[in-house]
Amino acid sequence: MRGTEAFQELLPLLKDEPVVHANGFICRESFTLKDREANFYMIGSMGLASSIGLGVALCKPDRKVIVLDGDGNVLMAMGTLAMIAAQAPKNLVHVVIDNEVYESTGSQRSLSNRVPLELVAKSSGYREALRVNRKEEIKPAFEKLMNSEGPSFLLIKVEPCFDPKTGRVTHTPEEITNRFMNSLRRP
Ligand SMILES: Cc1ncc(C[n+]2csc(CCOP(=O)(O)OP(=O)(O)O)c2C)c(N)n1
Ligand SMILES: [Mg+2]
Repeated sequence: MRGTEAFQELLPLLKDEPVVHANGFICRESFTLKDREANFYMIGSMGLASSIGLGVALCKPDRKVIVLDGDGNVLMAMGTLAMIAAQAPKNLVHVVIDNEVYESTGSQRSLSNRVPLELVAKSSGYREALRVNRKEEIKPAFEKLMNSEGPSFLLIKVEPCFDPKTGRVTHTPEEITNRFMNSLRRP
């Protein structure tokens, strides 16, 4: 499955959940396919979507919070997996688009072909961690995790072929923050 296909499967499953996006193509794909007020796009700071998502999940325990991450981002902030496991927010679902490269910066190889990130999450203490390889598996796996207690982890293996013509997020960081905060205030 191509990276874009993973987004095409995943995004229609979202309702009003806050979704914190990792930088690069993860933001750009989501923004291009379906921009939402409840999307937080982390522009620039690699590795930090999971920390921000953890903070949101702890502050909003009654809402399911989703982190949409990349393999390179997870590898950069691997300690955050331990932090999430230790804090154990029941409402956090951590989804990783794993293309085994840093595609946003020229497809340099990451380590995720040799380090199974879902096993790292599970052994860190995530309640549930799943790996899917086919797009038909995304919906049942995501719905299972959305309907059970977290923290949970969904690794989606994709081929590295995002379209370089995919647009960039046009909102300013201030706009992204303000509308995301507004969406969090709504019940
Ligand atoms: C601290 C830091 N280092 C490097 C970068 C440059 N950078 C932006 S996105 C990215 C790749 C992210 O890789 P991954 O999470 O696997 O997502 P992909 O691009 O494959 O979708 C890199 C290296 C950055 N923004 N910040
Ligand atoms: Mg990647």
